[in-house]
Amino acid sequence: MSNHLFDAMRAAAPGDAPFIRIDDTRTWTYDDAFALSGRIASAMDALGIRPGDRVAAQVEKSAEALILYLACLRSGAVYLPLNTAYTLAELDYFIGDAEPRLVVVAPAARGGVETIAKPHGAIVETLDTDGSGSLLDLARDEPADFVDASRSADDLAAILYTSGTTGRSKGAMLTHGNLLSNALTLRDYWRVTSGDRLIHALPIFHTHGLFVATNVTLLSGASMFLLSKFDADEVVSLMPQATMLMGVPTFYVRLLQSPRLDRGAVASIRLFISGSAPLLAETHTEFHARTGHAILERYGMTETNMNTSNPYEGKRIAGTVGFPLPDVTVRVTDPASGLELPPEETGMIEIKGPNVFKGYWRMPEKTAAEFTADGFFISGDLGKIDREGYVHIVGRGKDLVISGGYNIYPKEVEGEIDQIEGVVESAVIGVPHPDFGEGVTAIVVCKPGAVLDEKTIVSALQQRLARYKQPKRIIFAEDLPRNTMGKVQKNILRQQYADLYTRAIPGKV
Ligand code: MCA
Ligand code: AMP
Repeated sequence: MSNHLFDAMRAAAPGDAPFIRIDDTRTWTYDDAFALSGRIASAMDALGIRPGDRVAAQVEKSAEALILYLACLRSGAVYLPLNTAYTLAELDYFIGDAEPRLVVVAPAARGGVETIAKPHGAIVETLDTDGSGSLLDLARDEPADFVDASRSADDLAAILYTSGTTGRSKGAMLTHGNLLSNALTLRDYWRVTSGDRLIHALPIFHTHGLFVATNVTLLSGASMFLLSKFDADEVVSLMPQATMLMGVPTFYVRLLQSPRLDRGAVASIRLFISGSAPLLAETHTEFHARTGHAILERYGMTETNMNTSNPYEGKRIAGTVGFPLPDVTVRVTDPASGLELPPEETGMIEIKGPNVFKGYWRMPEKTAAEFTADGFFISGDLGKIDREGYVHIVGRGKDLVISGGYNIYPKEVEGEIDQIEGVVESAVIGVPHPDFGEGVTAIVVCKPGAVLDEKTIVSALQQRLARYKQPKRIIFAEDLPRNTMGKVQKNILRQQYADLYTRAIPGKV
C-alpha cells in the first residue's frame, strides 16, 4: 500500500532531527510529530473516519494543528482547513457544502459549532493551542504505528474554499499529486535543504502557510519556527537563528518599520520569499537597500498552488513574479478570442501543469467554465510575459480585493450590506492601503431619511462576515457611477478614493 504524499514526507524525514521549534525549550522532532499523527489517525479511525471523508478544522495555529493535517493525509481523509476568523454564519455554509464527518474546533467554540454540524451528521471534537481538548484525549492511548491508507496521486488530499466572484464559495479540490509535485518543485527551485530553518509566521489554513511553507519544509527535512501569528519584533529577534522567511507583502512592509532590521539582523538568512499579493516595487527596493536581500516574489493561487517564481540565482525583478516553474505552462491569451498573445502583450493568464487542481467540489459546471478546451485553467489575473520570460501581473479580470494576503470578494460584502435596513445599494472596492496593500472600502447609498453611520453598518456585519472582510472605511454617497449598460463603474470609485488611506497616518487607519 502506498500513500502518495505522506510516503514522500516519511522518506524525507530525518528521524530525531527537529521539525517544529516552538521556543527554546520545546521542539517537536520528526519522530515525535509522526508518532502523534499516527495516534490521531488511529483515533479518527476509531471514530469511523474513512478514506475520502472530509475532516474540517477551524483551530488556532499550533504544532498539534499541523499534525492533524498529517494525520488526515495518513488516514486518507480530505483535510478542510477553515479561517479562524470565519463567523458561525460563514461556517454553516462550508459544513453544509463539504459535509465533513468530523469538525475540529477550539473548546470554546464547540457548543456553537455543534448546533450547525450535528444536523449535517458531523462529529465535533476539540483542539486547543496547548494541545488539550477532546481530540488528543481520544488519541492519547491509541497506537502510533497507524497503517497509512492507500492513496494515489489522483486522490484528494484537501479542499480549500475560495470565494466566488459570483455567488457561493467554491471548494478547490487538491490531490496528493498536486501537492507533492508542487512542493518538490519549490524545494528544488528555492534550494531548500535539511539545514534550513524557516520562520513560519503565516496562518495554516491557506495554501501559503499550509502547503508552500509546511510541505516544502517536510519534503526537505528542514525545520521551522512556528509562530502563532506574525509579529515584526518577534520575527526580527528570531532571524539570527533562521535561514528563510516566507510572507505576504504586509510582513515586509511591517519589517521595514522596525529600526532593528539591518544587515546584521539578517546575516544568517539565505532567502526572503513573498507572495499571495503584489509586492510593491518600492518595498522590494527599500528592503534591498536596508538588508542587501532581493526578496524573491512568486505567484500562486489556491486552485493551482504555485505557478511562477523569480529565480534563486539570477535577477529577481521587482514588480514581476518571475518565470513559470518547471513543468508548469503559463500563457497569456486574448480574453475575447482566446488566442495566445505574443510577449509584452497583456491578456488573461492561463495555467496548465501537475499543480493545477482537480476541480471545484460538487460544481462540475463551474469547473468546466474555468478551463479552456485544451485544459488550461483561466486564472482571472491579467498579465504579460516579457521578452526575457518574466511574468508580470498587471491587473485582475476578477472583482477581488486582496488585503494583507486575504482575498475578499466584493460581491459577498455588498450582499451583506445591501440587506441592512435603510440601504439602497453599495459598491465595495479595494484602494491602496499602506499596511494591508489594499483596504476594503464600501460606498453606500441610503434610502431618503435613513439614519445610518459607519458604526451601525459595521456592527450589522459583525456576526455575518469575518473581521478582515469588513470595510475599513464606509463612505456614504447619493448614488453610484454607472455606465450606459447600468453597471457600476468601480474604476471611477477606485480613482476617486485612491488616497483615502495613504492620506492618513500609516498604521492609524
Ligand atoms: C487582520 N485584520 C485584517 C487582516 N488581518 N484586516 C484586513 N486584512 C487583513 N489581512 C484585522 C484584524 O482583525 C484587526 O481588526 C485589524 O485588522 C488589525 O489587526 P492586526 O493585529 O494589525 O492584524 P494581524 O493579526 O497582525 O494580521 C495581519 C496579517 C495577517 C499578519 C497581515 O492578516 C496575515 O497573516 N495575513 C496572511 C494571509 C495569508 O496567509 N494569505 C495567503 C493566502 P480589529 O482591530 O478590528 O480587531 S494563500 C494565497 O493567497 C495564494 C495561494 C498564494 O499565492 O499564496
Ligand atoms: P487565492 O484565492 O488565495 O488563491 O489568491 C490567488 C490570487 O492572489 C491570484 O489569483 C492573484 O490575484 C493573487 N496573487 C498571488 N500571488 C501574487 C503575487 N505575487 N502578485 C500579485 N498577485 C498575487
